[in-house]
Formats: sequence, structure tokens, C-alpha cells
Amino acid sequence: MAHKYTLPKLAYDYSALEPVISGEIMQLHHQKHHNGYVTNLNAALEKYEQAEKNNDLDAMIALQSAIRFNGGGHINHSIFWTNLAPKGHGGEPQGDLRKQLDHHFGSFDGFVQKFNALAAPVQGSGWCWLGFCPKSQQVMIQTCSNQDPLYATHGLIPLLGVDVWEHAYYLQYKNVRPDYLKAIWQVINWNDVAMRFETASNLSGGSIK
Ligand code: MN3
Repeated sequence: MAHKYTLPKLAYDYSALEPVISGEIMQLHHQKHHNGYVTNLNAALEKYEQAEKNNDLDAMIALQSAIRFNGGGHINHSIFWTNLAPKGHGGEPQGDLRKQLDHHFGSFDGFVQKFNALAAPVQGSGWCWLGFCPKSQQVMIQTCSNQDPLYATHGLIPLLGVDVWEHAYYLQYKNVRPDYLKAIWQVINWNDVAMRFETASNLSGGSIK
């Protein structure tokens, strides 16, 4: 039996990120969108397992885009929920992570500006990430299309992802993605981002520059 993925629980109520992200958006996003990726991923993996048993290579190849899309959707949203925290509960970027942001982007504000400048024009649906490059031991900003997961498609360890699909903001911000991007920094869980940064830099073994 293929492993069954499950929808993770949120550490906060759907309405806890208001007024930055409405409870209605959070509920739909988690219960409908993320849940849909989990359901479709499990279905695709089950079919894949059957195709493998049948040595049906065509079927295995045909299933890959569904696994990439729904598996990516599950990976990305599972990180996204933990990257968020109610206003006043996410801490501040500090320590080695803050040093890297200051070093690469001039200042924390410089980082936010650069991140938003790259996230705003993502065509159609996608994500913008702060990732950690194990080779260079440095943080970098990278956008991804659709549900492409950052590590599998770019080799960067995800630290902080912002969902720029319309379903993430449309009910509240309509078509004005830059307003959503401007507001979301109020509900970033920097404690979670810092933990991911520490794990990523320890995993990849080198000392932080
Ligand atoms: Mn989404």
C-alpha cells in the first residue's frame, strides 16, 4: 500500500491571522485547496503503485505531472501554514538569519522589497520563496510556477514561502496582489523560518558565511 498523506492541522484558528488574511480565505485554502492536493496526490500514488506492479511504464510517466502538481501542493502548503503566525506571535528575524538577510539585501526592509518585487509579477499561479542553497551556504529568493516545490525543482531548502495563487488572497484583496504581499509580513512566523534556517545550515554541514 502506498503511503497515505494527510492534511496537517493548523496551529492556530482560521480567523487568527485576521485582519491580514481572513478566516474565510484560510478555511477554504486549508479545507478545500490543500485537502484537494492531498486527496489527488494519494489517488495518483495509488495508481502509480498499480502501474509499477503492471510494469506499465507509459502509465507511470503519465502520472508524473499529477504527482508533481499535487505532491508539490502538499509540500508547499504544509510549509506555508507553519510560516504564518497571528500578529505579534511570529517573533522577529534575528541572529544568523538576520545577518544573512542584511548581508544579501542590505537590510531587512531591502529583503522585503526585493521579495515582493519578485513575487508580484509571477505570471498566473505560483510561489515566492526564501530558500537556502546548500552549496553556497547562502539564502536566496526564488519564484516557482504552479505548485513546483522549491527543493525538487531548484535544489534550495525552503525557509519561507508565500503563496501567490489568487485563491490565497482574491476574496480579500481582489486582483491587487501587491497589497496582499505588503500586508503578509505582519503575520510571518520568523521563529519557524529561523528554525528551518538553522536546520538547513546544519544539515548541509558548512559554517554560515
Ligand atoms: Mn494555495
